[in-house]
Amino acid sequence: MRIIVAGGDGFCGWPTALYLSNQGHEVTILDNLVRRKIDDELRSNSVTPIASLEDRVAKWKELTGKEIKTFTGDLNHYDFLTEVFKQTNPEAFVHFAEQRSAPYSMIDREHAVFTQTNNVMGNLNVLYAIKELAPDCHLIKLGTMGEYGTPNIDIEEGYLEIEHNGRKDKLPYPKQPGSFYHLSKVHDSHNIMFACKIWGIRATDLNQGVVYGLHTDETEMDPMLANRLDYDGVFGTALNRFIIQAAIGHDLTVYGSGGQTRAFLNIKDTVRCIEIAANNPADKGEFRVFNQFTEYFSVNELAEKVQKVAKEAGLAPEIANIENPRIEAEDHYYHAVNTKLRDLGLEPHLLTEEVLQGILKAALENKERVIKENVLPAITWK
Ligand code: NAD
Ligand code: USQ
Repeated sequence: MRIIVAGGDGFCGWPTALYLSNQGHEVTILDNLVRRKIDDELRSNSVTPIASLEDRVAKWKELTGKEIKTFTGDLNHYDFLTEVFKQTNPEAFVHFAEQRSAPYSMIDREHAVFTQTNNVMGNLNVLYAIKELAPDCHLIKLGTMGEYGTPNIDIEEGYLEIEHNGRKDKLPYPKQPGSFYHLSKVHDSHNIMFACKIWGIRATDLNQGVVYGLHTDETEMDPMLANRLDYDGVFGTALNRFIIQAAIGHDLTVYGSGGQTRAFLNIKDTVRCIEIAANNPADKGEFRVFNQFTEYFSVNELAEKVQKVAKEAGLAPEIANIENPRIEAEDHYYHAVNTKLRDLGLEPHLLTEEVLQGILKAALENKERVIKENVLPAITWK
């Protein structure tokens, strides 16, 4: 299959591009490298050293003989985007290319506007490019479990059957996101649903949970193929962040009381979920939603798991309940359905001690690279 991976230089996109290429697909990466520029803006870095995109794909070709084409440019430059469509004629468009940090979107007006402009307009351009240049192309769009928020009822996969005043309907599940970033994903979902309805586009919205880990079979083939691993208070995500904190002897930063529960999955399952979606495309005009996660945990549970594995490795991290910089429920009901990807063949990599040890090993090997001042959260929602 001819597949464009937009955001293919990022944390999820790079291993996905390699995995799909290894499965024999003709993969093209589109990325404007803004994530690397944001590292400079924040004076931060990936714990793992990452090669340039050019060097990454050259090493991949050298090792496997497989070519991944790259286009460096922005989804918001429509002439560029249409040129990529004309040159590749994609059958699937995997869309990772958004600003994905909730704290980054909450820095100030400028960052909120950048996040929503970059994400919502970029996605709208992709919808138009599909309509105009590749109407059969399957859009595989990365959404987020955070679109739903933490309602006091079970979270379904995209839609909810409702009975109201004696009448029934199946409606989009109500969304209560917790940041301007998460809101951008809700706006995307609405735009995609509408485009499917009016133009007959086929789309799968993957409401992905928090991704942990960094290695896949492909990224481990050579240090030049290493994936990025974020730890700072802006782009670091809960589990990966705790492991890196343990590696450098920092307290594990549980925000507030730590009862916040979120859905999680291993990066190895992210790449497989994309393959499953690509191999089983949505019908023309169908707007399909899959909840892409394998397990859920409270932040406290994660910190305790990391603390246990770290202690076994001779480290002694303390769990510190620091003031929550976000406005979010810390004690709430959480139950979300995730059967659709499983029904299509996903076999989850669950969060075992061995998995935690693997991430800890990568963190320990590179711990000298951690910029300690960036570890504590500095951005608040207030
Ligand atoms: P990332 O920041 O590491 O990668 C995103 C990539 O997209 C970067 O390489 C960036 O340069 C590129 N990009 C951003 N805006 C672009 C634009 N306008 N044009 C071209 N390229 C652009 O993020 P990630 O962690 O790999 O996340 C990928 C996607 O998955 C995002 O949409 C994110 O919202 C979603 N997601 C991530 C997680 C997670 O835990 N990492 C969880 C759920 C959903
Ligand atoms: N948290 C802590 N301590 C930390 C970091 C986070 O307690 O040091 C808590 C947060 O308060 C929050 C939870 O952990 O309650 C998750 O935070 P996170 O930073 O791991 O994840 P989030 O901001 O939700 O964003 C990440 C990705 C985003 C993706 C989302 C999936 O950055 O791209 O959309 O996970 S989800 O959470 O399902 O919406």
